[in-house]
Amino acid sequence: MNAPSPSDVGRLVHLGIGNFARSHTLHATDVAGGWSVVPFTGRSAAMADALNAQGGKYGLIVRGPEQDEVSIVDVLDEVHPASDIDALVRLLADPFTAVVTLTVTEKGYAAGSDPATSAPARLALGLKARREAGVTEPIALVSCDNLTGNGQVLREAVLAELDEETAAWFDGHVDVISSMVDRITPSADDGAAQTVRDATGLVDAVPVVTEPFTEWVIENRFRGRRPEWEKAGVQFTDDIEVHELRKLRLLNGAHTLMAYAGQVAGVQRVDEAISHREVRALVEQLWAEARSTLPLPADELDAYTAALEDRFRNPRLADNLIRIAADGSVKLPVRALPVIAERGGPDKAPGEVAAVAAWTAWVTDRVRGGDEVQDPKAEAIAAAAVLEDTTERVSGLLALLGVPAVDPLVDAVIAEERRLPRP
Ligand code: CS2
Repeated sequence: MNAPSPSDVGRLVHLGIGNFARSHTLHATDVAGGWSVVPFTGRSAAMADALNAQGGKYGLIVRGPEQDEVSIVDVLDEVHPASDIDALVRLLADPFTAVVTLTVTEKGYAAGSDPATSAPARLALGLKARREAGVTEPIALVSCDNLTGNGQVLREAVLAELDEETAAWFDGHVDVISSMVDRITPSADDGAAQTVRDATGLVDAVPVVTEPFTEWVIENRFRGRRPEWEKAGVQFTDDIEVHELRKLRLLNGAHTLMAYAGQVAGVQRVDEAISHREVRALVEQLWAEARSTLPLPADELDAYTAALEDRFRNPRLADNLIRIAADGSVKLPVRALPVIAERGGPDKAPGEVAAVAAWTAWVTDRVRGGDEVQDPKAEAIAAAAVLEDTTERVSGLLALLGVPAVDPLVDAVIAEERRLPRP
């Protein structure tokens, strides 16, 4: 088979259309041009209704430190709710569909076997139909979520749901590809719809606000067709891991630390957290530790963290810490725990320990104050957070991150909780 050229057109199916996909991967696919894009929502179907009502178009507000740039993204065909499994199966069985991108968040990869609630299980149904239809064109599944080796994680999640015949067919027909995605995309503020309307005339119920920075690095392993994402500045690489680790440990790690330590210290937004003297000192500490685990030259890391600091300080982005605080039980094991382990234990990684301690302190405050904790393990978090005995409470919470009760991290977190800045 001749490798088709990347400029061949095709259809891209996207799973999990939220704000991030619309500011980043789908926007890049629009810039690349020529492809048909059929998105599916996450659990809530509301985004499908809203986007279909406005012909799939939406306003993109790129919010720099001084001004906004507003454009209309018009790349989407009909948007389907995730529950429309028949449509997904039909699309995957069609040879014109060559790429599936996913933004289903960290928890989406451990969602189990029920196609109603699990994207990997739905993909398994679609791939079975593709095999049964006799499609020989390769299809690529591209993970765009914040996990190390996200392609590998996706591959295992899908393979776990496949019947034997489709599992045997899989490697010959499916490329599962890792990618590193980066563009900070807060929840849109109340004025965003008016901003889009003033600038473009579009009446938009679901505008997207994002930052100027954007980065997408994709593993260079497509056997089939794909959009010409190079036109949108996307980089292709043979070594994705270093890109993933740099972003997860420096950007997302600092985000997670600020989300919890910032709120415990009494601030609500990322720009406030990075300007808070003690929270910022913790971020510096975490960066020093995370950097030591990354095989990259110091000047490159200096430039990266300097740029991150500017991005975090963007006073107009209004990124709320509560957005980033969601799903801590699946984020900390990716962002903080591996650095603690690679450094040789909690006493060698006080900044990372602070991120974990800020989470235990924050969930405890929330639960005891009667506030919701958004997390796939919310019930177990609530049960542990109310325990009176500190050691029981902290070890109960850390158990939810996979940390054993006898681990030195338990005592380190208890000590660090007491040192966290408070209002
Ligand atoms: C954030 C990310 O929600 C989170 O945990 O850290 O959404 C972050 O804004 C993006 O990964 C930036 O690319």
